[in-house]
Amino acid sequence: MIETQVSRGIIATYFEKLEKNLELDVAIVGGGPSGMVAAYYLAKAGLKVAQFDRKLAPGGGMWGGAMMFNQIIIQEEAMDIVKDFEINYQAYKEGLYVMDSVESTAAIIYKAVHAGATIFNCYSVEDVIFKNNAVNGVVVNWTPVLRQGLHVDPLNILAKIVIDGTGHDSEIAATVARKNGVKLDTETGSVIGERSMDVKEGEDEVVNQTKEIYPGLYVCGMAASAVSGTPRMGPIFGGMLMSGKKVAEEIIARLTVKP
Ligand code: 48F
Repeated sequence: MIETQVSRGIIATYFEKLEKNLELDVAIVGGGPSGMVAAYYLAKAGLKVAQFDRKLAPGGGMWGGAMMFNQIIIQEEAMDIVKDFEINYQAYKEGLYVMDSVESTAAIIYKAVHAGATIFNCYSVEDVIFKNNAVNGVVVNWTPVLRQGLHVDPLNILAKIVIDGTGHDSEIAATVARKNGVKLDTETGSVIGERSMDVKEGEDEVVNQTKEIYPGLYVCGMAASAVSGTPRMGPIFGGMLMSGKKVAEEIIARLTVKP
């Protein structure tokens, strides 16, 4: 009966997909623009990458542009990335370009998945696997379980590298420091917290601060700004895209064996 086949098809292939992703090269926490861009370049390089976002729709803070005016701004330096994602754009002024935020977000999600990244939406990463003083993977649970406060244990997913792309709260970096009493590679050894708006400094620093902050744990996007105590930058997204590309390039260099 078609009714049974619809259910069976979904259940069988979903669990096959989940099982294939129990051991990863890279686990990305957060499906915002920086994490999505990282997923695309990592998958394109042949690495096994999965992305976990607690929301139903990944895309983070890019869908709504600014104050729900659904346009974003990107500066010249990031336009090669915009072209990789085949997003339509319009030149504005002084090296700035404008794009439709819905098209941009959808394009980044589509290209990441099409390149081979797997997205698990409605998954919250509540902890990491921590062994031998390194981050070795993520601990996941259904978002509705956590929202309802149900006492249900999570599942574990091993990864050679974990990327914290959780945005302003830098949740994974904060959890690693708090639970394990370790020092992160920041000025204070802990999560400093983002500073108030400064577009130029924020855009420069989000890329500069994209790095490994603890063995096995990288940060990108607003999580990199928050961890390092650098300014927010608002609805200009070039820094997010460049941060995602930078973290991917560093990890590709580390995990890919040159012939
Ligand atoms: O915040 P977010 O869009 O990440 P981003 O790549 O981009 C920041 C910009 O959107 C914007 C900005 C740009 O100028 O300032 O804010 O740094 O997306 C972060 C995603 O992570 C998910 C969350 O649902 C969102 O989609 N997320 C956060 N914590 C968790 C998580 C978690 N513990 N587990 C799973 N997903």
